[in-house]
Amino acid sequence: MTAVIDADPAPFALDPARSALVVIDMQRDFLEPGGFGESLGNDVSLLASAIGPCGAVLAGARAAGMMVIHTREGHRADLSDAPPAKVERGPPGQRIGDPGPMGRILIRGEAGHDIIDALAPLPGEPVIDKPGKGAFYATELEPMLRHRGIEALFVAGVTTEVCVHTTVREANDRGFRCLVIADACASYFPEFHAMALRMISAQGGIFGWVSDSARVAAALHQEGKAA
Ligand code: TIU
Repeated sequence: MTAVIDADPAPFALDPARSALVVIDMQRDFLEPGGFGESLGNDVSLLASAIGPCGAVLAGARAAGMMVIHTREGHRADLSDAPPAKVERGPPGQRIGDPGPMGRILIRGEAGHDIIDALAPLPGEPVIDKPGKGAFYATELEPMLRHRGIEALFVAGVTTEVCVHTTVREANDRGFRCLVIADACASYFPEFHAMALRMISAQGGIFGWVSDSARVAAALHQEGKAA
């Protein structure tokens, strides 16, 4: 059973049973005012465009019976897993671990750390808590995928050039094929978003493939009808 998704630089073929959707860091801390993203000087409203497309690919992946995994970036309350080089970013008083309107910034268990309500994980969908940008670094993601025989990843979330890109690079080196869903990703810098996507599909797909939520939904819908 193979679906084919129209993508750049070439069509992306997959077996839904061996594919997973990974939704990266769609957390209040990045998407809502008063969190980590805003503390770094960003306009968080720029990420809102990814919410609808993420919802659409989540629905398509669930209907196709694909594995769905969510990630959250954040740290232990005692900051023991947070490197000083990361904590020392942004203005003092608004750094990782400092108090904010949604609780302590980028700390696990705080309101700001959780995934936005619109994209809440369903029961049974793993949520990976990651201390770094990449979803593979210091997490259970790789064995989780290997145990299920997953070889292809759909990647969505924020931000395109930071956590999405790092995760795709990590996945590429580990032998996973990645399809990045362009409109289901977003950046505080639209030009970085565009260039990050080009970097993935350039050179014959040096890091992976790039498509969009409409093309993914169309292919998964066909797959659902054929199954
Ligand atoms: N700052 C920024 O663009 N991103 C992050 O810090 N983390 C993620 O991308 N999730």
